[in-house]
Amino acid sequence: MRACLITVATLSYTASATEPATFDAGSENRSGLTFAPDGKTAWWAEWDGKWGSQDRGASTIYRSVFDGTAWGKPNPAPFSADFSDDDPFVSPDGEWLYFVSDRPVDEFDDNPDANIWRYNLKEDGRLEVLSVNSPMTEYSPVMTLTGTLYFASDREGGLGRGDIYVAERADGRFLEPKPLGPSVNSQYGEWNVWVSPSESTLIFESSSRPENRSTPGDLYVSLRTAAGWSPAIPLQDLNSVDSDLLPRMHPDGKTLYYTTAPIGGHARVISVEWLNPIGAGKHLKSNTD
Ligand SMILES: [Ca+2]
Ligand SMILES: [Ca+2]
Repeated sequence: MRACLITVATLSYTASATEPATFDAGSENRSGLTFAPDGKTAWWAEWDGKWGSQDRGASTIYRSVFDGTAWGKPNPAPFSADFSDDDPFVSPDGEWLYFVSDRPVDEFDDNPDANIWRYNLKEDGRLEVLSVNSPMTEYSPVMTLTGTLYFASDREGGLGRGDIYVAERADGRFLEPKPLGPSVNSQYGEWNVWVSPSESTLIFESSSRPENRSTPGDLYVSLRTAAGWSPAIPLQDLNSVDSDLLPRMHPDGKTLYYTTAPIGGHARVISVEWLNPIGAGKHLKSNTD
C-alpha cells in the first residue's frame, strides 16, 4: 500500500490504492464509481476492450444497493442496454441520475456523439436529454446543490480540446453553458470533472499539460475563492503514469473514488482517503466556504 500525506492548499489526503471489489459486474473495465447522496446506492460503468484503443466496447451503467448489511449484486441500470452509457452521477437531491450516452436524441439523429441525459430515480422510466448538449461530445455531468451543472465538452468556444463548462439553472431550465476560465481550462484537454455540492471544490482530469505526470491524464484541484476558481494544481501523489480520471467524492466527503487506466490495459476504480472532508453536511448551505 502506498500511503503518503499531502497538503494541497487546505486539502490533504492519503493516497493508498484501495480497490473496492464489491462494485464489479464482471466486465474487463470499470469506471466512474459514484454514490447517491444517502450513500446507499452505487453507480458505475463497465465495458470490455482495452483503454485507449479502437476496440473499446459499448459501456453499460450498473448499480448496486446497500441493504444495511451488504452491497447487493450489480445489475444493469434499467435504461442501459442498447447504447453506450457512461459517467453516472446522482444529483444532490437524489432525484436524477445524470449520464452521457450515444443514443439518438430523436428519430432523425444520425450523429453518434455523446450527449448528457438524465433518468428520474423517483418515477422509473422517465428519460430526458438535456438542452445543454452540442453536436460534439459531452462528458461527465455533475450537479451542485443549487442545480448548477458542470460538464466537459470538446465543442467550439473553449480554450482547446476538451474544456469544462458550467450551466446555471433558472426558471426550471439550464442557461447557456459557459466555459470556465484559464484557472481551470487550458489549450490542453480537460475531459471530466467533479464539483462539491456546495461548489467549493473542483477536481478534474487534464491530459497533455507539460506539468502532467502522464500525458493521457492527471487529476487537478481548484478551490472556490472570492476571485473565482483558484489556479488549478495537480494532485501530485495521486497521479500515476496511467490515465487518472473521473474523480467522484463519496457524499460523506471523506473518500475520493477515481478511475485509473493504463493505455492498452484495463480501467479500474480506486480510492483515496480525504483527511479534511469536503462536500459534507456542514458545507451544504454555503456557496462561499
Ligand atoms: Ca453532443
Ligand atoms: Ca482545454
